[in-house]
Amino acid sequence: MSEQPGSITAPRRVAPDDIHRPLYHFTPPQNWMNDPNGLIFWRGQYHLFYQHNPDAPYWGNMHWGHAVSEDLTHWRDLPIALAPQPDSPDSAGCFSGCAIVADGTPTIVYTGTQGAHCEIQTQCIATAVDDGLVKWTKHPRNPLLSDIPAFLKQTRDFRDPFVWRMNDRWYMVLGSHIIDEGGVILLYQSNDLEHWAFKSILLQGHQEETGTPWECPNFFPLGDKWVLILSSIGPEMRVYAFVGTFEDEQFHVESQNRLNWGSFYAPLSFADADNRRILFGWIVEDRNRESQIAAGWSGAQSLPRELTLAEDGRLLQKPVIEAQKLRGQVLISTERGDSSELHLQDTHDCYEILAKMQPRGRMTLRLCCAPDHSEFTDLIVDVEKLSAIIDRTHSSRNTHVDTSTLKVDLESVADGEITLHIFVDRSIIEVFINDTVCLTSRIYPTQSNSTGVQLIEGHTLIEELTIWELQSIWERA
Ligand code: DQQ
Repeated sequence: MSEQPGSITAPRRVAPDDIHRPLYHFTPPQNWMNDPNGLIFWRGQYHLFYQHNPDAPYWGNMHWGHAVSEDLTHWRDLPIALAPQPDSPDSAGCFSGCAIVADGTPTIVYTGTQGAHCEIQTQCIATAVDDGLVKWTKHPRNPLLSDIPAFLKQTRDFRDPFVWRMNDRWYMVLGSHIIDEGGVILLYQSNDLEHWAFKSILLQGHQEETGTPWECPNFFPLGDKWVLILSSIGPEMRVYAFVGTFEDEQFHVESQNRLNWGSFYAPLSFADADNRRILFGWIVEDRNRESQIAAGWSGAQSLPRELTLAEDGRLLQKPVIEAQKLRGQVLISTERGDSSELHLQDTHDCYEILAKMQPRGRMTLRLCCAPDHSEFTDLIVDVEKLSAIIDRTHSSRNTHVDTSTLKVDLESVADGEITLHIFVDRSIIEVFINDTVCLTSRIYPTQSNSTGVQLIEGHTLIEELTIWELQSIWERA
């Protein structure tokens, strides 16, 4: 029997013997979580909704889980916000969407699905009943948008509304694709959130280049530009960011990049009370289904990131300043010349590394390393070859986890310093290089003492390096 809205799920327990469960990245209380949904700051609180299967640690039967925070760092679980309702437009699942404030009322716009394979996808609305955003009422005339443009030549992929207000009107983008061509983002307009008119294709891709179908669009102004972020599911899960201008309802792309590399998908952003653009993404598991079932949970949210634009138009991503609240004791702090001492072998499974490097040569930082080096993960930054690598060949002795190597190209970094910002949270590694290239990786060491950090190459490149122990956001059981 499925959980219904308002039902209290079993209280969260952080089992001390689960060495892979992140302690400061948000994970579901139990069972499955994927995309962040409906992010909103309301009445002094940050609300994180998320795609959730309350019945099992694998995808299916999509509900909206809910958690709340005062500081973007520590979260409190709330009851399920949206659940599929039999004989309704969301009978097969409440898929992803956003939250806006319409006439003073927080409002969710989401995709309701029907059919054995969730193949009927329509756009629906729910409004908040209380200021805590705990209870929601679905609109009696749902679905509010079900006509699928014929030029798509398919009727199965039409989802993930992202809505904003501009020039006294509502606008919405949806993810989809045109058969045999590629992904598309569709632009709609409405005066009342109930009647939607198709305006144009905001962006179209070639499937050989940017995959298909496209999902989870975000479209928002940043500085003097507009940014479109989208996720492309096949042939591999990728997230793209396009920066350009938006005039006369036309998006003119000026640059295109991967937003993130590795196990990261379906991000969602929102503007908070200070108009900061904050983004969360789903950190995907990289171990087999049986391991996820045995663990009893699946999926994590990235650290929230603040997005800004550099003067040259590059999209910058930094962990929000609030993440510094997680810092505990300084484990190591080195200045130029003494980084050869960098060899930490202790039982810290949650830490942050901030390092500044000279812009030449190659550096290998060994993370999550067992005392006998039987397990370790290497982060290699090669400033001459302009590459960053996460080598997981020896990350885990478990054969049911992905140990492939992630290699990404760096932009030219000839001038200035390289800043590496690394977050290790048991089975998660998030890396920010110069706030522009972001890598997310999953590792599943089998030994509880695979926690060491060692600089094994490139001592002379490190100008400064600090490692902080990071604290759990949950009470340990
Ligand atoms: N996840 C949701 C969809 C979305 C996909 C279903 C992206 O709405 O397109 O769980 O991960």
